Amino acid sequence: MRIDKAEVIVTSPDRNFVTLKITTEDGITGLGDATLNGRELAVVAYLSEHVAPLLIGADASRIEDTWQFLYRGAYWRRGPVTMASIAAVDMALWDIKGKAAGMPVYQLLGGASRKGLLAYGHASGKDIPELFDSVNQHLDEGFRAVRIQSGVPGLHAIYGIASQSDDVGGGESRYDHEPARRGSKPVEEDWDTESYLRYIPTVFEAVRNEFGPALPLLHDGHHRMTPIQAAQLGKSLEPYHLFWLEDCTPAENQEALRLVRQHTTTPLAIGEVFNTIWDFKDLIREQLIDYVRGAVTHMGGITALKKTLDYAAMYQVSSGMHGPTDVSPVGMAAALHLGLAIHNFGIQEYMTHGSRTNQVFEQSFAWNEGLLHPGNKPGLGVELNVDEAGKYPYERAYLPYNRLADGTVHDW
Ligand code: KDG
Ligand code: MG
Repeated sequence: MRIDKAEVIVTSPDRNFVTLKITTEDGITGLGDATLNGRELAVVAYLSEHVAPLLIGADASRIEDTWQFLYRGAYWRRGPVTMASIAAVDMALWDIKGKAAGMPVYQLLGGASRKGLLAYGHASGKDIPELFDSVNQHLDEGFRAVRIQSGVPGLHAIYGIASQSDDVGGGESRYDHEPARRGSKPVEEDWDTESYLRYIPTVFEAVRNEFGPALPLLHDGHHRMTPIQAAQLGKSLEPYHLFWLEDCTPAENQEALRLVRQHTTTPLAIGEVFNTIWDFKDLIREQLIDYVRGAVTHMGGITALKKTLDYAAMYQVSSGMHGPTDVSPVGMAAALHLGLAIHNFGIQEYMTHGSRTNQVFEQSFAWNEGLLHPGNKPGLGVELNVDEAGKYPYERAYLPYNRLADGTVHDW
């Protein structure tokens, strides 16, 4: 199983995706997702200039050894560009191993631990009526858990509101929300934490009154609060019994979660911007979080995220893998295989991709009564339609950034 080719394919069907395609000498192909939203070409360069040449002639069956070689052998470790690159190689090798064995990847990881993966969708609205419509639409689509994001009076454009994304423009095909915008400069959004803290509990009260006590509700704070503000929010949301409060503080300040934890029983999720088990280790060991938000694509692949989640299992911390539209269908498939196999699965984020993306990436996952299943095709179950991919060249795009009313840059 020697590697014959390692190609980096960039395509922008609805948004930019970076995919690594590895082909073995006997013609088996494997795909890996290396998409890093807004910094895609940095990963392309890392993969094509520094990683692909090392793969040619290597043994595709040696997944763990290849991971260690790329991680330790680079000397310069960690970071989103490095770890997305390693993730792509790792996913592609698991895909190849599955195809060679004639088995879906989840079977190689120990087999299914459940019928399917509970998934949450992104309900959002500029105001309460629009939010209720969005929740109803998700329930009609079969979702059994929803993330709640709402506009805040006085703020013009904030994270997570689908209808506002339409206003801001970008692409004809509408995502649930797609924060990255095509263009040469990032869009500026506005922010005021005090207005947000005053308003959000009233949103959850309204949603609970309308949809009852049982529907699992999630919320993303998107790194904007100070520790004490996050503690206040967690406490004020306790009556509404959230499934989780996500990224309540900027992720680099891990001690912040100690303070938040002392003040609230609202479950906490963090880590979509983390890259390795080392980012999670102390938070898990000290039981400061309840859910690991790492994505297979940004955590160094199936091999690395499985180790993180196995460690988390010892502390009753569960998975909550990141699944926004910037994780490609290949990265999503990897998450589904891993989530189906591990015991400590919690929930899977699921933002549906646009129709052009679904034509470029031929997928075999199933959606049934709110549960996702990766399907039973050998490998990851995703194939790249190269002709379709070629129709959509890369377009520069950036995530937005935030400024406060006085002009100060704030965490986005
Ligand atoms: O690329 C950034 C997005 O993936 C992120 O803003 C989405 O926070 C996010 C989420 O929870 O899906
Ligand atoms: Mg998030």
